[in-house]
This record gives sequence, C-alpha cells and structure tokens, in this order.
Amino acid sequence: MSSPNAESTAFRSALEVIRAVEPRVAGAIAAELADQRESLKLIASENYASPATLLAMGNWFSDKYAEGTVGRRFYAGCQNVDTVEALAAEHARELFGAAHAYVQPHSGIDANLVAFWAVLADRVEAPALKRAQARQVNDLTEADWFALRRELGNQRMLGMSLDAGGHLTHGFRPNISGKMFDQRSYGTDPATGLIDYDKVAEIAREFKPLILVGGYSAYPRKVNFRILREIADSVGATFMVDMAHFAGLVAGKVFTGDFDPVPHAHIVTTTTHKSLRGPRGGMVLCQPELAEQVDRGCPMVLGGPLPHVMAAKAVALAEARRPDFADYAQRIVANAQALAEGLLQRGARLVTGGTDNHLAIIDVTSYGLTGRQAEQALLDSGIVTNRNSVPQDPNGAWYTSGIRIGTPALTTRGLGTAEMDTIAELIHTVLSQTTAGANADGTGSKAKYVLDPAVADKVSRQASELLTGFPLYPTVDLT
Ligand code: DSN
Repeated sequence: MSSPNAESTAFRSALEVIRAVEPRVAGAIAAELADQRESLKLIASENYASPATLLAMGNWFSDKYAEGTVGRRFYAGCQNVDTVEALAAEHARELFGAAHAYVQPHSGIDANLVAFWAVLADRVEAPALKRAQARQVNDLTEADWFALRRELGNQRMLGMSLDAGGHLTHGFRPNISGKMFDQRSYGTDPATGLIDYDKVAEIAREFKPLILVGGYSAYPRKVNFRILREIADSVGATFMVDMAHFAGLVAGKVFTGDFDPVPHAHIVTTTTHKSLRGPRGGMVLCQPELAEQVDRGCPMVLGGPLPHVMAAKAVALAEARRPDFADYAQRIVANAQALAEGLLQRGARLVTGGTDNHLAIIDVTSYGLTGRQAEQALLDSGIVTNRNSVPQDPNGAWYTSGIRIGTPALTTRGLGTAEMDTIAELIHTVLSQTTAGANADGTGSKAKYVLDPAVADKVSRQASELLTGFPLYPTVDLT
C-alpha cells in the first residue's frame, strides 16, 4: 500500500503541472473532486476508482498506437503496451474464470459491438467464406460479397426490453443494435416485474434469434443464466451476457452458480467502471471458439486501443482479485437491500418489490410524479440519481416514471446499512413533499414540479452532514 502522503503529493504535483499550462483545466479537475466529495451519489452505474487506478491513466501510454493484439501489432514499439494489455487480460481471466479476455474496448457499447461482430463473423461470415472457398472477404466475388453483406444485415437478436431494464444496445431501435439486427424483446411479468423464463423460451422458439442477450442496466434482481443458456441452446442461438452493471458482484462472488454468467454464456461483455470500480472502459470475455474473432475488435470495430486505460484496467482488476473486494461486493448488496427496505417501510413502491443486486427502481408515480420531476427535486436536495423507465412505462423513455438508485459508490465511501435507512428517509421526504407542476396554460406538466426550497435546503444539509463521516479519497489532500 502506498503512503497517504504519496497520493496527495502525486495529485497535487499533477495539478501544479497542468495549472502552469491551462489553469482552468486544473481548476475544473479540483472542482470535480470537491463536487464528488459533497454529493450523495446514488447513480447505480458510477463509482470511485482508486488513486492507483486513476494515476495509471495519466502517462505516456496515452501517446502510443497499438492496433492489433499482444505480440501482433500494426505498429512497432509496443512492448510496454503488450505488458499492460497482457496483465489486464490475465487478471480478467483469473478474476472471472474466463477462457479468454479482450481488454481493448473503450466502453460498454464498444464491447457489445465487438461481441456482436464476433458472433456475426463466426456464425455468418466464416460459413459464407467456407462455402465460397475464400480465405477472407477480399477474396469473394462481387456477387458473393453482396450476398454476404445482406446476410450479415439480416440476422436476429433477442434481448431484454429497455423499459423492463435492458440496455439500449440490446436492440433498442434508435441504437445501432436495433438498426443492425432484426430484433425482438422479452420483458418482465406485469404482475411481479420478474423475468418470465417460460415467456423468453416461447419468444425464442417462435423468433429463432442468432443471438440471445442476457443482462440489464435497470433490473433489480438476479438473473438465472443457466436457464437462459438452455433457452439459447434449444434454438441454436449464441448466448451473450452484458454484465456491465453487476460485474463487481460477479467478481466479488455475490453472483455464483446459475447467477454467474461467465460459465454459461458464449460471450460476456462488461464495462470496467461501474460496480467493478475500475477506469472508464469496456471488456469482452469469451469461450475459446470466439477468441480469434473477438481479438479482431480493433480495428474492425474499435479505434486504436487506449493503452493508458488498459494499464488502469490491469491495476483495478488486480485490486478486484484481493479478498477485500468480495467483502465490498457483499456490502454493496446489503446496502441496496437496506435502502430498498427503508423506502418500502416508508410507503415507496419499488419495481419487483425490492432488490437482490446493487440497484433499486422507485416507481415515483406512487408519489404523483414523473421520473424527470423526481430526479430534479432530489438533485435540488443534494441527492444525485437518474430517472429511469419502469416496465410498460406510461411516461416514455424521456420523462419516465422511475428513479434508479444504486449503492456501489456510497459503499466505496464506507456508508453502511444504518446510513442507508437515513438516505431512505431523505429520499422519501423529498418525494412526498414534491408535487407535479403545471404548464402556463394550466395543463399538467411532466417536467415542472413544486418543492419548498426550505425542504430542499434542509435535506441537502442532512445529506452533507451524513457524508462528512465518510470522506471521499481520505488519502488525497489537495490543499
Ligand atoms: N449509462 C449506463 C448506465 O447508467 O446504466 C449504461 O450504459
């Protein structure tokens, strides 16, 4: 462990160097730390990376082009990039028990695009090349190439719908995934809010997708990946899981057996910055038969890899392999459950009635609000969340009817279940004292709201007081 002094010195010195060139950037960086220290962050997809992870990103690796893979680059002089990329991949394989890890994706969307194209290359392009006795696409005749392009653009994907908690890259029409694939969605049972596996199987039998996607960004329950794999197998689909939100819970062995996607899926994608607590970025894990296609991610789908971020991924993944990470992951879930329980006890309505992961979705229509109104009222009160659709949302994807809350960040700060109950009280106070506003013509507004500023100020002060006991980056002193 480095000394606290070393961390303060490192960040202070970095700011001094930046300040000498563009003081406004140095000021904004310092202000961001101050803002993060003061805000009660309940955004389920955010966290606080360690000083070592942050520092691994600010260095000379940023200057290097490294298209290709370890030992097989399109540029000379990549020996040090090879070192960090190989380390990140090794840590990822060990941490998740994966056969292969590809650590170049810049984000979760990039990781999903790499995965989609790896499956398309394996299941559509490779057989077409074989039929045409061609080694690669440049060897195809114009007619064969035209036919292959049509075939690649006419494949089916089945994923969880956005309003049920799926991600926009799982086939939402405005996203590239919805445009690339002939797409269908599975939702959740209207009565319970839970995935109905029989229904998924029924849609899969009828639709026969090439890819079945599991995973979510706003579903508060465990998913049985063994059952989804059986469904995929029964229709000949490749099973892909996007574990971006809950990768930290898989790494920390909260989700094991049927609930760990890695042994069940052909291919798994993730971000590295959410519950996994690494740098902003993405990653793909896969079975050996897809490894070669996955490794073509750059330059097939991705621009040049970010070696400085791969260095930080290696650091964060090494941290996640330590025993204390499992304790952290358990505390994330205990906190989410305590927060959910605190809200339920005060009369809030939660999608599925609770949580068994890191997040919960408050259905704010029970407070007479839209998600947009609730999000803003909470923000006025020093509580940072994001609005989110609920299943069959009557207010659509912009205004929404839900508020998504998550505990990875506050758990990193050290808050525990007692503090979660206090936070539930603060959230309930704000939501129950906010009313929907009206437009100038007297009609109801989905955006305007009325909240007594004295209530917002009081809650803000209480939130700040709560956080003073849990300093963020206590080893970093910029003064
Ligand atoms: N934007 C992320 C989230 O908040 O869930 C997913 O892409």
